[in-house]
Amino acid sequence: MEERITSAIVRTYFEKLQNFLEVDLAIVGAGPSGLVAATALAKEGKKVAIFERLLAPGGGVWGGGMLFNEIVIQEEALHILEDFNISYKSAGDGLYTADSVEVASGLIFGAKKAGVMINNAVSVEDVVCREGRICGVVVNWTPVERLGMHVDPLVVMAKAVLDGTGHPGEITDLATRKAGIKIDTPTGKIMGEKPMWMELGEASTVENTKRLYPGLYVSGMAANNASGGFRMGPIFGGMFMSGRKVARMILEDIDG
Ligand code: 48F
Repeated sequence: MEERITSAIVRTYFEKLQNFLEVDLAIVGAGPSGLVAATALAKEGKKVAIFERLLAPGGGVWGGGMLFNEIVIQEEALHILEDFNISYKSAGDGLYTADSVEVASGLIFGAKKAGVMINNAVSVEDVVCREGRICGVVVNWTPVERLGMHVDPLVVMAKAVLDGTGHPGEITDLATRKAGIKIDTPTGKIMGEKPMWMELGEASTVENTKRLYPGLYVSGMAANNASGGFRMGPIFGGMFMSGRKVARMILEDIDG
């Protein structure tokens, strides 16, 4: 029995992995913007892999506002929740609330069912940049990263890489620092996130969602970090709309 269980896991895991070593889109970070983008691209038949540092995908959704496990969504983004079959309640004035556990698990389940490979407990530690294009991610197990073990990573090649790493914008930071690329921001560099301003933050999240460099796209709070947008706390419509917007842009670029 024991060896059959081990064998079943090893066989199915490596079949799954083998199929995702070259992908259309590699997403770094399974937060709300990354999960929405992944699902939209996978529904278009694209091969999408997400790499999430933590054991649980979902990013900043789980904790609601200050661990009160409800989030707020504005009316214009409700259709995205509906597409994931996630329920919500009216809070008046065009605002709605949803249970953050239902939102996180609903987005993860939706992405999986659309065919996305979610690699949890895997960190992206570098990018591949060749001939003026970001074309892959360098990955390692999070425990290896955390323990500082001297273990070489592996590489997944991708037609497009999405930085969905939230506030730190880690992939854009890596790409600008290590590959020395100039990105599509007013300064050509990372401009840094501005302080809390909910209304402007929601709008700037969508506005700043873009292609920063050939092969490199940015969504969610990483987009605000790159282009100097405001933070906004536990209102999430902008994150969902950012995911949808970047998916449309990537699809157009991949399909030419
Ligand atoms: O921060 P996060 O939820 O991304 P987001 O889509 O959404 C932001 C909101 O949650 C919230 C907000 C809403 O108003 O402001 O902050 O921008 O999720 C980012 C995910 O990326 C993972 C990280 O663990 C988190 O789950 N991550 C960050 N760096 C890496 C990474 C990395 N180098 N490799 C893998 N995963």
